Amino acid sequence: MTASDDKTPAESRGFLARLRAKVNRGASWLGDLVPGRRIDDQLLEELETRLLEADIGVEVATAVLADLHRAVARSELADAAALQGALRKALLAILQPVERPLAIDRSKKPFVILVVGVNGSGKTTTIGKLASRFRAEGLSVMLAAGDTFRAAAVEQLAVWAERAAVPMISQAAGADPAAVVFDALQSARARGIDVLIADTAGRLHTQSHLMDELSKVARVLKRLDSEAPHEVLLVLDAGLGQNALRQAEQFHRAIGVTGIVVTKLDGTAKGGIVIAIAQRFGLPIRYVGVGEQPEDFGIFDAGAYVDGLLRAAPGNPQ
Ligand SMILES: Nc1nc2c(ncn2[C@@H]2O[C@H](COP(=O)(O)OP(=O)(O)O)[C@@H](O)[C@H]2O)c(=O)[nH]1
Ligand SMILES: [Mg+2]
Repeated sequence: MTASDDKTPAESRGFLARLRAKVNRGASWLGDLVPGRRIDDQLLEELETRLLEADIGVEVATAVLADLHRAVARSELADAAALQGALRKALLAILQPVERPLAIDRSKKPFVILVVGVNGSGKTTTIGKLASRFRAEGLSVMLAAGDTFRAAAVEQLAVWAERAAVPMISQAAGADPAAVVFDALQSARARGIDVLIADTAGRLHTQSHLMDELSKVARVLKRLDSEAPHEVLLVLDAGLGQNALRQAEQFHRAIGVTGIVVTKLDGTAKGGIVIAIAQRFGLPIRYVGVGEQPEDFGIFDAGAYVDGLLRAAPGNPQ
């Protein structure tokens, strides 16, 4: 059984194809570098440059290249296909340990997911997609409009709530997000809801303000349920490249991230950032986004992702 076989929804096969097709754009194409070439130091150097351009990170690129150099020295890599295979294997070794889908523990009622990340990373969109997904799996869902900093944020979440036909708890703009989320948890409990997903602000007056606010939200939840939030989902925009690592570090230090969503893997040449994130933090990568449509969002699959990364650019023979 392959990793993707146990993701039963029919859409997931479609999503894997989309993931393969959309990961990695622009100058960092890896697939078109190797075919037909002699494997020598120059080729390996070019490969390293491409990996770095894809924002895979210096640490990973150096380690992967050292592996490949050793294999070449042992004459194990006779041709381009063997080199591609070795590269694929090295990348999968980093990614497979973080390919850990989110499992909703049905004994937690509700299972509370706190969604965090900077403005524009794709939090609200992710929440909307998750709400529909969980509903399709037969779970009841409630949303909490914890981004009270911007008036438009509540409206945006309301649109997603309506689309997924799930209730949403909100207060007026400027309200204390901890109070909104506390109310929502009480209400979700009273209504026997399975999953509560809380949106949060991505920017306040200062970064430390934001981190304080998020820790307060988590603290207040614990007053009702000492294990809540059961998942702290950090949403990262792949297009940020290495900056995504800094964000992950800050959020992880402030509130303890338990899972990662990487959005916007479409339209970026920095798709390798997923590997840098995996290597640096070892945190589960739960979902990835490759576009704005609902079908452009799905469970992270290391194999499909690496296929996408290593695939030749359109028009280049593989
Ligand atoms: N191309 C692309 N756009 C995305 C993806 N995910 C979210 N977006 C867009 O990014 C923008 C910001 O998303 P939003 O959910 O409002 O971010 P938030 O500020 O973190 O809540 C919106 O226009 C989304 O449609 C993705 O995977 N690919
Ligand atoms: Mg938002």
